[in-house]
Amino acid sequence: MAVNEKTLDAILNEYPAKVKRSRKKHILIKDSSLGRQEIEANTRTIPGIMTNRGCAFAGCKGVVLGPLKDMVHIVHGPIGCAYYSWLTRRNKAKSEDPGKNFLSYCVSSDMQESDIVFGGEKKLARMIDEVVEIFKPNAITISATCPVGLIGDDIQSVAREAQKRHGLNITAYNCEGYKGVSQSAGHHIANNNLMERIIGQGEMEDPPGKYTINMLGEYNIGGDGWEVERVLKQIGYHIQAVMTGNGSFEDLKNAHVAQLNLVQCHRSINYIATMLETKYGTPWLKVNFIGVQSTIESLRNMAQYFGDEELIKRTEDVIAKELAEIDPMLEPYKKICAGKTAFCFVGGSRGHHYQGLYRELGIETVLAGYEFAHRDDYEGREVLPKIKADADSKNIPDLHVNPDEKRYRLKIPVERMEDLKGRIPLSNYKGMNTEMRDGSVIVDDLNHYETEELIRILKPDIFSSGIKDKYIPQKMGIPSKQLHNYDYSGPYAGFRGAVNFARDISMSFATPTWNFIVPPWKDRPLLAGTIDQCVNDLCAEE
Ligand code: CFM
Repeated sequence: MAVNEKTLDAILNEYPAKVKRSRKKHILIKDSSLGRQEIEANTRTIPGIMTNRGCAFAGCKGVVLGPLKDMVHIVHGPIGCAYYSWLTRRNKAKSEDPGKNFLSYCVSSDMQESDIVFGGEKKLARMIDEVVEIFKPNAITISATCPVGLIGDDIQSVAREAQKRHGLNITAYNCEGYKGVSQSAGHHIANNNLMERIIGQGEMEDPPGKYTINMLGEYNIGGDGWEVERVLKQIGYHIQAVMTGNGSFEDLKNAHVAQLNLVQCHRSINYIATMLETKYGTPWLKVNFIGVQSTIESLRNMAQYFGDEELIKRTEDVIAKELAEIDPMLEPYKKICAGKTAFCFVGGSRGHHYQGLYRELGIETVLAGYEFAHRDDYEGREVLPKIKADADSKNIPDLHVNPDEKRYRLKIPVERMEDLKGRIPLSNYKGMNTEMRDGSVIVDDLNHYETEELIRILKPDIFSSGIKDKYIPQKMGIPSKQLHNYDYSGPYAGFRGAVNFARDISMSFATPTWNFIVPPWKDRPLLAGTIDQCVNDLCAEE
């Protein structure tokens, strides 16, 4: 059964009228005859609705800063925020110097009640001294949690003073959880500071390799970045910096020398990508290394950008070699997966990126969406001028950069750039919606209630989302695959990653466990709650 406007209305009718009006704008049924369909996104979740979203602190410290391995990331606040953002995302890292990988540590100022009352600045300053003494990191970040903003600790001045004391790059991030409507605000805060205070601080002037690139928005979840690197290195690319999976302060500060920036996750890092273009003249290319065909297309687009015959040939050779390895491995899984359907709801990129991989395995995505992405991630960057800034988005200022007097260089002639833009997604992202099939459902900030209702109607064979909603579908008898941290598996990117994904998904379908679970709608009527009249008039007594 498909979702049509009538069934959608029936779902939304359970909401109070105002909530219905709001949620209606966040849900679309794809209809290409209507042209670009507008969707509302990046607005506040309505209180009472059970969302999967995180907070600004999660987006800043957890997502963008956290994976940088040679820096100590201090969480200034009570211990919970630090503890629960401690490597659960599975952003892996290996360091050539084992003494310079601090990701396995949970470093927090552990604010107590007295710090909340009397202020936590002195404790933070002492803590930085201790961190320098014990770990000797290459740099330090300080991320603020909610109470820090509420009590007004000036973490910027603590960082400035400590930087003077230790002669070390120490940056502070006012990414209090409440700073935005979701973790997306935290991405922006981290992007601004990294650009202003770290990228470009290095001494390098020239690219160290013939084809030097940065990889932006790749966080090495389950080792994804390593698989992509393996392929890129075979072709002959030199990767200067990865932002930020398995990344480092040392690489990041020289990121300005790259000739091309790849953007995997547009949502979390498009700010840095565009600023690098303005400041250093480095174009960015939207890539997608999830799925075999998307990987091949991304590799070919990269080769086209450099336009070097030898590179184009090597790209084709590597593609052929990799395909010869994985095609026979994928075959048996394709048989298991053929004809199935999926929900693909992830944070800000993967709701789009995994659809191609599903398609290759014979699985159709019938519903997709993002927790916190913006309209451009759905509708494409062409809508950017039309997006009205609201009070929440204005809360995080755009950082304006200018061309660097010494280092700005056009990487390719203007004419060639224009020609390439017509052929490859250079400094552009077309969004998820264009690639979805007519009749499929697109939902922004999908919530618990809508998840249950839409599963009941569409009955997908697999549900892909995160830990917060993982067990609802499983209790309904539907296998669930986490696409945030991959449920302890991965990598899923690139060629070999596609095989891992196909294997894991096939195992989910093939396990006999599902024979023991009866979905609730099959043997039970739905319970509906009512509010009884207050017969004893107890309320009036209060
Ligand atoms: Fe980008 Fe990400 Fe994602 Fe994201 Fe995230 Fe993530 Fe994600 Mo979880 S940076 S937007 S804030 S691709 S942690 S690695 S999986 S919600 S879709």
